[in-house]
Amino acid sequence: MASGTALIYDSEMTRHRLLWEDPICEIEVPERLTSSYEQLKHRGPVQRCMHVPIREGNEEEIMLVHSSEYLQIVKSTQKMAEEELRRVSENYDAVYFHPDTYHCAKLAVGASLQLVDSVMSGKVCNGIALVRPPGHHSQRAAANGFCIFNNVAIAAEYAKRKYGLQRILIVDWDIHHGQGTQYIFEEDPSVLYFSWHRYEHQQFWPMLRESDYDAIGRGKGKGFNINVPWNKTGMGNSDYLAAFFHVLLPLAFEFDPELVLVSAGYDSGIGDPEGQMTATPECFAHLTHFLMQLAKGKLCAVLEGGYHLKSLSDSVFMTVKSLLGDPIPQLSGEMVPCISAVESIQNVRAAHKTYWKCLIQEDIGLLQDLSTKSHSVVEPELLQSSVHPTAEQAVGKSYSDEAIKTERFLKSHMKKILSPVPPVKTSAAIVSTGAENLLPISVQVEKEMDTKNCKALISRFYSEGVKENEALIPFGNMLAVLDKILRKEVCNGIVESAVGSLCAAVALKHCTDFGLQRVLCIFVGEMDTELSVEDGKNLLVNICQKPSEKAGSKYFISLNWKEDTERNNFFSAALGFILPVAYSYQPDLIVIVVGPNRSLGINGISLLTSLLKGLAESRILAVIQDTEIKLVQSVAKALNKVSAHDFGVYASASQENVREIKLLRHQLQQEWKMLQCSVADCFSGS
Ligand code: X5A
Ligand code: ZN
Repeated sequence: MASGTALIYDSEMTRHRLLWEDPICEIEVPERLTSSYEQLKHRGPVQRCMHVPIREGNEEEIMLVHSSEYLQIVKSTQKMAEEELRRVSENYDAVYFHPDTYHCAKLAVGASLQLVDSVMSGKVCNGIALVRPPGHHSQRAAANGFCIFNNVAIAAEYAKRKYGLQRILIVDWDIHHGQGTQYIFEEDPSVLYFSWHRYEHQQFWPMLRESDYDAIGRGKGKGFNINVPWNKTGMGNSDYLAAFFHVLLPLAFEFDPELVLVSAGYDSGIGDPEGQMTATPECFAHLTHFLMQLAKGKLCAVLEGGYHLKSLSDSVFMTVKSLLGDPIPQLSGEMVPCISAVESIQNVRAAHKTYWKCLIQEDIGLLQDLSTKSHSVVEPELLQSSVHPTAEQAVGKSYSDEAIKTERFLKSHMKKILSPVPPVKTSAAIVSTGAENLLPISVQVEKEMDTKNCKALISRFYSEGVKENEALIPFGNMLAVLDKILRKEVCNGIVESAVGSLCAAVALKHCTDFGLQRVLCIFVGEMDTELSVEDGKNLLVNICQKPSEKAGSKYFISLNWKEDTERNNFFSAALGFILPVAYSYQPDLIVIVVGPNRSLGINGISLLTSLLKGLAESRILAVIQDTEIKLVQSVAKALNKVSAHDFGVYASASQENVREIKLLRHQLQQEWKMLQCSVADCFSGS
């Protein structure tokens, strides 16, 4: 399978710039590209990416989406003088032309197509194209909102034609509605378009009725256009993740794309003058990580907006880090979606419920506007620091207090969240013979420990006495791997053990002794020994056929689950239940145990493992009692590989399973607030 990340950039695309005064367009500056690229150079990713040269998109490619009349108009601007350029610009909303605009716009198209070719040919697994001018507002016959040609839409059409793709997902996380992309694919069921955008009940640009949640596509394309309108500013990490957990991801996994294109605009990040939202840069690492689990990891991100230069470049950096497979920084702060976000999410789910199996089961009601509460805005810590220019500054405008605050916040924030990447990704202690030969080659295999080494290791942890040392000997392998994770010598690990529950109990105790505050334990199968969970320090989720009697508290959840043996029916539970609980808890480490009589198939377990890698900086210890080599191999791969494998054919959950999830969500949404996906949830049970 392909590996590696493509980075496509050329400073040629800085030639497009505004020649006259225009307060609306002045934020779309060439420095957006240079500062993003400089950041990638400075922080390292440039050296780790594969560099793909750009080219101009040709007329035929542009006409995959645009009319020839419009193409001729854009082409004609090459030779125009300023006066004339201004006149053409005025024909469109929020657009400027420069004599080099046509050249740059063709490069932006070509760069996007080069990226699609690199990924589809298997040269790389994923990649990002840093381009200007952006594309998602551009329509068949019109420039709009700084966009000349619709780079991502052309890339999608190109991928359909050249590679015969039948399902492409476009995720538009720019804070503006990509109405251009919506119009282009509205009637096309082969392209699933998702956009969230600042909307404020149609008061925010481009102020279109069709940006609301009820624009679901037309004709054959009904159900394949997803709009999440944000009706308040201040939306942040938890709101974005809630939209992913409860809207985008379930639908995307059901859709099962062959390629994911991201309209990667960063005006949805903190500090952006357009978006006025609060999502921090590492949020984009999480979003990217989730999308990498689709389409066997084939993901192409193409830059759209983003006007706060520091926020933009930090967020681009976080995206690339994720694409490269680095551990993902933990999100800080309480994870609670705001009521206005939940309301939007509920409405989108209701509008789409007849088109998607994962929604139809969940009788969701439409809602009219109820919310009044606005989101509290993150108060950036004030720290003395030098200040990075914003787009406003780059055009010589006065620099607002807010922007300076964000600047300072980001400077200290990035220092805080960036920890060194462990030198080894996965460590394995495998007992079953021959299994190590089937593991991904980059997994570091630990030698099975002899009794002497075991004792020596254990006495380092527990000096209480020889007696306990003896008892701990079966756990020597596990402790050796766990120790490496805790010391950050490795990122994650996998161990085989004949005594899964006991092993988990020792692991949890050891983590607490080590000083970890929150350890999440997902136990798949029957627990033969009781796991004593320390309230707050551990959260135990048991996925099993027979519910445990002890369960039912906030920190001990029993998910009664029946697997579908042929297909994977765990998608909606993993996305809509496990992830929200896990993100609400914000663990420092995750222990996944697979015990006897598991009710989850190999596909379900790998899916879970891959998704949970976004948490706890990917610090996961997998303990496997079942020595089925295929299972060990799949989990090792999920822990070790950057890109996802196949998680099996999508199956919707059974009525019984759906009922179980609903019940648990109802019981737990006050405690684990990321579970909330309807406004009634926010008020019930309290
Ligand atoms: C690509 C992009 C925004 C246009 C805003 C016009 N365009 N007010 O972010
Ligand atoms: Zn935008």
